[in-house]
Amino acid sequence: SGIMIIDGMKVQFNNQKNILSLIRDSGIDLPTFCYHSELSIYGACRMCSVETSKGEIIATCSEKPRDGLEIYTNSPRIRKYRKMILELLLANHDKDCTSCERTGKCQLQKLAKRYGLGVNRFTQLAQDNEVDDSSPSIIRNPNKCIKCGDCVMVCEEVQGVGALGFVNRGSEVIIKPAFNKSLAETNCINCGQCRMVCPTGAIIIKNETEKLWDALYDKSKRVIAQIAPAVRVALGEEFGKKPGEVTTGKIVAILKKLGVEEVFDTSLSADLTVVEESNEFLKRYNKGENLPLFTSCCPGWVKFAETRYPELKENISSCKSPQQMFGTVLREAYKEKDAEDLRDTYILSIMPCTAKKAEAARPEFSHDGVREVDLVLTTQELSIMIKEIGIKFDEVEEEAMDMPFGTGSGAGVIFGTTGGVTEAVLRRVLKNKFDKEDCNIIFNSVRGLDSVKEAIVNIDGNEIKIAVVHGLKHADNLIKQIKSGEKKYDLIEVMACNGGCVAGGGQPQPKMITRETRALRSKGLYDIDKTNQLKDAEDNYIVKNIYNGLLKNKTHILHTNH
Ligand code: HC1
Ligand code: SF4
Repeated sequence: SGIMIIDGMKVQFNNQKNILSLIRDSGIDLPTFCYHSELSIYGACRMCSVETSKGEIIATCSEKPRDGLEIYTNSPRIRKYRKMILELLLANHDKDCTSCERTGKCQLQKLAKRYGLGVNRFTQLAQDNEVDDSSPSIIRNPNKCIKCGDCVMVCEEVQGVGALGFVNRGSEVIIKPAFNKSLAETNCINCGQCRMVCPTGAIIIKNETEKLWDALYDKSKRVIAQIAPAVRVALGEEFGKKPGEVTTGKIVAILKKLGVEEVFDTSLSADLTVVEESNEFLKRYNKGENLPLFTSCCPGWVKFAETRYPELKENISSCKSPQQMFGTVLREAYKEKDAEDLRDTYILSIMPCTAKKAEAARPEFSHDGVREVDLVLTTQELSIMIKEIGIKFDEVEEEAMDMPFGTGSGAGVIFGTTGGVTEAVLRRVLKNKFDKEDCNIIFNSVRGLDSVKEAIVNIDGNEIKIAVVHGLKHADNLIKQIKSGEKKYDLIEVMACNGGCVAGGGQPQPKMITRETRALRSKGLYDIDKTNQLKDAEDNYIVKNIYNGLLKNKTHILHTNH
């Protein structure tokens, strides 16, 4: 600790990791483009620079607080310097602001306004870099990139993928995949985390809302929808609600207003996943075959494993994800109805995840040219539609989901946060084996935002070793430890995104996604679980009905062929 002098005021520092944090803690919102507290410091944008009493200009993100150091955050030199940085960025930026998806939320636009620079004052330099729309999930427009490097770092440091990098040097530097590849030709897992940290409109979600409008206007189609767990605790953020505020009933009502005929809950198919996956696990465990079993519900993780660790193929659960299980079940359920009223059922998913778009498009999830899920829209795209048609979110009266597929258990709901799938499986496997308190102790060990969580469960004299990991970089490290023999597990839950689906790349984009946002959204799901009478997947009578009816002798359709 020590004392620094900021703009003539004495300020004490304790644990602040850099001067920038100290300045912000002292009540001044110093701007940056490239500083994310969860990523390593790159110091590219220089917006956080201040002047010292010795006349030096220093980037505060990359300097530690020093006792006695005196700085000015708004000296004449600094104000000029900051404006110059912005002017250069603006001169190199495609200023198609009116139609840009990030307009109003773009950090460059906000700072241009804050520092009194009109975005259109500057001569446009040539902006002729090719827009990359090859990915099924995101669009990358290099002409809107300010080279802050946030996407490069999140892809490398959090996801361990490294699909994006810096090409060329100095003023020529641009961010793109190596070897001039398009994103689709790289090992990109479609997670959208790069979009989540992009301060401008350089990386956005591939907007497919027109496809839904087309389906809704098409009289030959019956549009029905499933809503993923994590959507309900984040959509409200686009309409002024706090992260974690539960808006399930409003989402149902809004989808109905749009023309969706029936709305169902992906938590129900998550319940089916619990049954299928725990059966699969117990079978493998008893035979000692293909362990550890890795979960398969996260498509970012599945693609990562396929490209990086193809030898793990047999270790990944054969269960389809809840999204695809639901598509499968709904196709069965609506077969006769479609034939009767000469309409095709069009299955829409509302997901917190950009990779779910890619999952639904995988060839194994199409049968005779019909996809199990026709269209995946992210939480963010749903918010775009709501704003377009002018629905007043606050005034929407909540509605219940439709029967029979609108009832999920609490176990199915918590799938949307890291540790949720594991807890859901354990609720089933441990039932009647432990008392409530012991169960709670075990469940607590897989809750929370620690990057790797472990639990050892002793059932009938057998020790089951479990790991829960999120953020693929951590998964990658864990796999390396398993391969070297340093660690051994029987069951491993992997979610690509840090925090699980609640922090998926399709969710509303806060100014900066933080641990607090993740924790609040996650708490929202546990709150829903608390008030749900159905705790365990098998408490769900709809699950029983499905097994005794639609899926009788057909449960194999809930699995992929691998
Ligand atoms: Fe998820 Fe899942 S929890 S993957 O995070 O298993 O997207 O919410 O829908 O499929 O249920 C996402 C969330 C979601 C699936 C379930
Ligand atoms: Fe990297 Fe994910 Fe972005 Fe692909 S979508 S470039 S994997 S961060």
